[in-house]
Parts: sequence; C-alpha cells; structure tokens
Amino acid sequence: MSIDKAVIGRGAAAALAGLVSGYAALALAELAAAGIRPEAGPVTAVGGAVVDRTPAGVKDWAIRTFGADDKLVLQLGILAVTALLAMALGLLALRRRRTAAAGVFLFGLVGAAAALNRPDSGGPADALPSLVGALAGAAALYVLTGPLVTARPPAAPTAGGTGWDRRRFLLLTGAAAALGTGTGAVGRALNSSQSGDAIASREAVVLPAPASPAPDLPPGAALRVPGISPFTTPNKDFYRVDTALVVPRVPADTWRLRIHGKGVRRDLNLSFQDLLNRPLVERDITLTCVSNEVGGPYAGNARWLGARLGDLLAEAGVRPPSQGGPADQLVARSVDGMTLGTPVEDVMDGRDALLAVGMNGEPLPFAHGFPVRMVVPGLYGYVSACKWIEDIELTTFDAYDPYWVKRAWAPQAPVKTQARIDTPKPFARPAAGTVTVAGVAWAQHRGIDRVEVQVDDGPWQEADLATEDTRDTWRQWSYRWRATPGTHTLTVRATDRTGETQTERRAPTLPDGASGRHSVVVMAAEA
Ligand SMILES: Nc1nc2c(c(=O)[nH]1)N[C@H]1C(S)=C(S)[C@@H](COP(=O)(O)O)O[C@H]1N2
Ligand SMILES: [Mo]
Repeated sequence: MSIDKAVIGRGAAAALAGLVSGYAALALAELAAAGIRPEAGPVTAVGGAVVDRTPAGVKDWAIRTFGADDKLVLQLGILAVTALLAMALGLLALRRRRTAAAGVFLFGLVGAAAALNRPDSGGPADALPSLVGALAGAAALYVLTGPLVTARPPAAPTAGGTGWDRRRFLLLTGAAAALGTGTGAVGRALNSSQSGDAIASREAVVLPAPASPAPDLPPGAALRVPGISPFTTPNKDFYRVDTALVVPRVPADTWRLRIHGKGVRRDLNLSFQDLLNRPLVERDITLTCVSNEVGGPYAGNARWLGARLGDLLAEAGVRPPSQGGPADQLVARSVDGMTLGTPVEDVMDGRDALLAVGMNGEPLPFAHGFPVRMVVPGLYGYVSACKWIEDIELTTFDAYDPYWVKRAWAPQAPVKTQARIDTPKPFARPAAGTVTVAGVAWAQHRGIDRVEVQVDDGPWQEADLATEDTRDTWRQWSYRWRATPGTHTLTVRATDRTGETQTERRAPTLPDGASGRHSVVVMAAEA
C-alpha cells in the first residue's frame, strides 16, 4: 500500500480538488490581468468592491487595528473565504459534478462584475481575467474530481477498496497545482516588468531647485528627546492611508492633469514637465488623517516641493467664491478613481496649496502619490491630499459628493487642534524623579501657541514649546515632570493661535475628526 492510499480519503481528496481548482483559477486570472490591468484581477477587484462598501465605522476600525496592513488582511481574508468555498464546491462535486463546476464559474462572474464596476475600470476587457480564470477553474474541478466519481468498480475495487483511482487523481491534481504555480509566477513577472516602466521613470526624475525654497529649520525647532516624533517624518515612516489595493504606478512621462469645470475660462492640460517648468515652491507641511484617533499615529510632517495650485487656477480664469466665482468645490480625481473635494476658497486664499512632486528631497514615493499629488495646509487628507491625481474639476458642494462624503464623512473638514504624548509610552515604568514628557501638537494653518500638561487632577502646567517652523507644521513640546512613585495619568492639551484651547469633549473620528485630549497612564517606580 502506498502512502497516498493511507492518507487521503475520498472526501479530503474532493476538498483538495476544489482547492487546487480555485488556486489554478486565481493564478490564471492573475496572469490574464497582467496582460490587461493588474487591478482587473479578481482578488483586487473584489477587494476594491469590499473597501468601497465597507461602512465608515468598520473602515476606521480596520485602519486602527491593522494599520498599514489593513489591505493585506483584507486580501488574505478574501483568499481564505475563496479557499473555503472552493473546498465546499469540491465536496459538492462528489454528488453533482456539473453543478459544482458551474458553481466555480458563478464565482468567476462575481469577480468579473466587481472588475467591471470599479471606478477605475478600463472597460469590458476588465471582466476577462475573472472569466478566463473561472472557465479554467470549472474545467479543472470537473476533470480532477473525475477519478473520484467514475472509477468505482463495485465488485473489484482497484485502489484500496474504497473505489476510486488515487493514482490518477494525484497525478492530475499535482499537474494542476504545478500549472497554477507556473502561471502565477509568469503573471507576477509580467506585472513587475510593467511597473518597471514607472520605476525607471521615477528614477529618471530630476527635481528642479525650488524658486522659493523652504527656509532652514529655525534653531530649536527639532528637540532632542528620546522617543519624540522627529520633526521631519522620513518618507519610509510616513503614514499611508488610501483605498488602493494595488499602488498605482504611473510613469511621469505619460502623466497628464486636466483642469476644467465651472468658471474655468481656459481648460488646462498639463504634463509633468509643464509642472516642473513652473516656479516651484518648497514648504514644510504637516498632513493628518481624519481617521486618526486622539493620540493616534496618522500624522506626519514632510518637506514638499510643488507648484502652487492657486496660481494655476487663477491662470485658468478661476475666481474664488469670495470674488464671485461660481465654483466653491474643487474635485480632484486620481487614476484609481478616488475623488476628493476641497474648498476653492482655501486653495486660493494664499496658503501653500500644492501640486506636489517632491517629498523630503526626492520624487514622491509611489505609495504617496507619484508622480503628482495635492497637499493643502490645514485640511484633513481626505478633503485635500489627492494622490496619483489626474483631473481637477471646478464644481459646487451642492452639485457633487466625492467618495468619502458619499460614505457619511463631512464635506468640509479643517484639521482639529490636537496634542499627542509620544513619551513616556502608555504603562511605561519610568524611575521616579525627573521624567521628560514630550510629543507633538498640531493646528495646521492656525499655529500652536501653548501646550499644557496635567498630572492626575493637578493644575495645568505649561510645557516648553519647540521653536515654530511655520504655522502649517506641527510643533514639538516637552515638559519636565517631577514624578512621585505610583500610578499617574498624564494629560496634554494645546491652544491654537486663534486662542482656542483643544476641547475636552470627546468625538469619534466620524464625521469630521476626533476630538478630546490624549492621556497616558504610567507607573513611576521607587527610584
Ligand atoms: N488617490 C487617493 N488619494 C488619497 C487617498 C486615497 O484613498 N486615494 N486617501 C486620502 C487620505 S484619507 C489621506 S489621510 C491622505 C494620506 O496621504 P499619505 O498616504 O501620503 O499619508 O491621502 C489622501 N489621498
Ligand atoms: Mo485620511
């Protein structure tokens, strides 16, 4: 008796046939997608559809819980569900082989429908990867389960007495698995060679010197406190929040930006080089996400290089509402179909609203919007910071709800004043005595004027503020705490330049950003 006879029962074999068929189907679909658009692959398309339909609260929870891994978790979840369904169909094939094969095809139709309905769908061809995969998967299931149901000589069992042809089954299944793996590998290689164009184009970008450089950081703007957020967030540590399951990789040389809509006298159609030919400005701007909890990590500060968007709009004949312009909302659209709505007034009021091409001295990283993104000081990212931008339409808030607004987030969302304690960490056990409490505070475009720390129920004590870079950046702060032994709660609050102190009222992130004060509990140990 060979090992296969000993270890594989007929039910397990059927489930395995289902699994291998599903695997082959997905592998073939991904190969087909590589020839059409990577985003048209079934896992990405279904994943995108799930992201778009996820209620705001759940999406927020996913960002909180899984952070930058939220998309990986989603895709693994889709694969796990697919695997379970595939095994169930394998079992079904023992009784109803045709129905089970048709079931595989049905799931392919779900993938095809998802791909066709993506906002960035490239047209009917996007259905092909799922359809090709589904056909192959259905055929594979039918063939692989053949030996399980046909070779059942009742009188003289040929293979160990349960009446199915193990040898033939294992040969076929092994071949299907190998074929799937080979196909998947080719698909992967094709995909990465396509993004190779974009990678080469990014490497070839030479950022011009800014016509208006950012002033040097004033002395004292960056504190040297262990554990504090560095004043400038390195690109590799900069938070990432977006709906893209596949990071768009757009070569700079094929990129275009169209500016059009209400009150535009002359449509603009710009190339990357057109942007670089403009007088570029370089500015430090702190970006924050509306999904950031009080004390959360979704804030970062970078030195951006870009063209002033307000000037471009003015050249196109756009007037802000305060000067009688008919459009109060600017809708930015990205290559992946995301839409973000920004007040025209804010973009044209003289602040440094940028079409950014550079981040901390290099071309934008792909994950942060290469080749071009928007950055507008003072507004949460979801109403201003369109990555992979390709279109700007002037319209009104009445006429159009962009992506997040359709999902219950506020149409307008200036950043709320916040202070965060970076050190000590929650439940840290510092030695009693002098402990440096430190962190960052932000109120972009208003500026931070005061940060105070409260120990337990004691009085508010003024913290030392680092020198301000600009009112569009966060400000570090520190406080020397004389810690007595025991458990203590440290709370922080900031006051912005309008004189308003950060509210103590707690609000969830939905619909326009969390409020409340950050506190941490620490246990000071007997020195
Ligand atoms: N195309 C696109 N742009 C986008 C988003 C997105 O999902 N797609 N997310 C926005 C949100 S919610 C935020 S907070 C910022 C985050 O920018 P970052 O990932 O570079 O930090 O990008 C904004 N721009
Ligand atoms: Mo965000």
